[in-house]
Amino acid sequence: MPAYKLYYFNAKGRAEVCRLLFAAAGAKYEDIRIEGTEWPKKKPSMPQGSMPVLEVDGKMIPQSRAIERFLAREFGLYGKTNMDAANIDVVCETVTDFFQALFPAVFGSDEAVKAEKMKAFKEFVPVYMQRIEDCLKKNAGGKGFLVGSNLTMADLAFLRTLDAFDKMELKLTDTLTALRKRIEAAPKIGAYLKSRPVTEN
Ligand SMILES: N[C@@H](CCC(=O)N[C@@H](CS)C(=O)NCC(=O)O)C(=O)O
Repeated sequence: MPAYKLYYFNAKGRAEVCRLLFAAAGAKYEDIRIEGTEWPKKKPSMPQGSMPVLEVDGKMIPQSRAIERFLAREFGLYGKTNMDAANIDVVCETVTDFFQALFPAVFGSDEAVKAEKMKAFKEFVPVYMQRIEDCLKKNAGGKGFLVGSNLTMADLAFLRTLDAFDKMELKLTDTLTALRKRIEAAPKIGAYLKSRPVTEN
C-alpha cells in the first residue's frame, strides 16, 4: 500500500468524499488539516496553489475530482465495468449540480442575490432527489446501492450531500432515507461518521 497524505483545511468541503473513500476501503492515510493562518505559507508548495491535494509516495495530485476518481479506482469503488463507471459518474455529476445550486445561495455578500439563489436551490432539491432516485431504480432496482449491489463512490458522493440536508433541515424522501441507512450501515462508514472531527463546513 502506498503512503498517502491528504492535505486540506479543517473542513469537510472538497476533501470529504476522499476521506469517505479512505474510510470505506479501510486504507491508512495522513489526514493533514492546514489552519487558515498557515495557508499563505503553504500555498506555493501545492500544485495549482489550492487544496485538496493527495500525496502518493511523494507524488502530488491536485483537483478534488481527480483525487476522488484516483482513490475510487485504487480501492475498487468505481464499479466493475466501464458502464458502472459511467453510471457512477452520472451520480457524481448530479451531486456537482446540487452543490453548484447551493454555493451561490450561501456564499457571497449580496443578501438579495443570496435570497434569490436560495429560492432556486430549494426548488432544485426535489429535482435532485428525483434524479438520485431514478439512478437508484435504474441501476439497482431501487433496493441496493446507487450502482449495483456494492457500495461505490456514487454512494459516498450522495452521502456527502446529506451533510447539507442535515444542516439546512431539508426533508429526504423515504426511499433516499432507506438508502442513507444502507450506506451508513456499511461498517467502516458508520464508524468513520461517528469518529470524524466535528467541523462547521
Ligand atoms: N477545482 C478545485 C478547486 C480547489 C479550491 O478552490 N480549493 C479551495 C478550498 S475549497 C482553496 O484551496 N482555496 C484557497 C486558495 O485558493 O488559496 C478542486 O476541486 O480541487
